Amino acid sequence: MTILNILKEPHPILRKKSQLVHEVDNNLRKLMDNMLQTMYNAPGIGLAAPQVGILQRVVVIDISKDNEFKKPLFFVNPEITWRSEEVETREEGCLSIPGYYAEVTRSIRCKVNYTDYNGSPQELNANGLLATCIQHEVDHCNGVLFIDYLSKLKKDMIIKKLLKTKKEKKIL
Ligand code: GNR
Ligand code: NI
Repeated sequence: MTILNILKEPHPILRKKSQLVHEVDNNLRKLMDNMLQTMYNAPGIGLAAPQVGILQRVVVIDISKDNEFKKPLFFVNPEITWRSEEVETREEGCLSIPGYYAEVTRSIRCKVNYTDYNGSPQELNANGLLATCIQHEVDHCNGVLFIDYLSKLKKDMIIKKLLKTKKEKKIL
C-alpha cells in the first residue's frame, strides 16, 4: 500500500468537480485502500479522491475512536438524497487546509446513496459527526471546501496564509 500526497489549498484540482465512477474494479479498490491508509496516516477521519489528485467521486471515512476497533467506510458515487432542516455547528478541519479550523453549520442528519467497496448499492442514514463528515467529503467531490462557508475576510486570510506557507516551502 502507498501513502498518497494530499493536495493543499490553493490548488486548482481541489476546485474541480469529480466524475462519476462507472465500475468498482480491483483498480478502484486499490485506490480506496491507498486513500484509507493515507487518511489513517495523516491522521484524519475522512478523505475524498480529489484531495489526492484523482477527480473521481470516491470517499473514505472512519470516525471510530483511537481506543475502538477501526470502522472504515467506502463510498463510491455518494449522493446525498436528504438533509435535515435541523442544523448543528461544529468545528471542522481539512487535510487540504492544514492548521486551520473553523465552525461550520450543516444538517444534523442526512441520507446518502452510494456504491460500496464490493460494488453493491447502499443507503445510509447518518447523524452527528458521520453526517458532518459525509457532507464535507461530498463537498470535496464538487470542488467545495469548508472555508467557502466562512466570511470572505476569513476565507481570504486563510488562503493567503496557506499560499505564503507554500511559497516558503519552495525556497527551503
Ligand atoms: O480529519 C478531518 N476531520 C474533520 C473534522 C470535522 C469535520 C470534517 C472533518 S474531515 C477531515 C479530513 C478531511 O479533510 N476530509 O476531507
Ligand atoms: Ni477535507
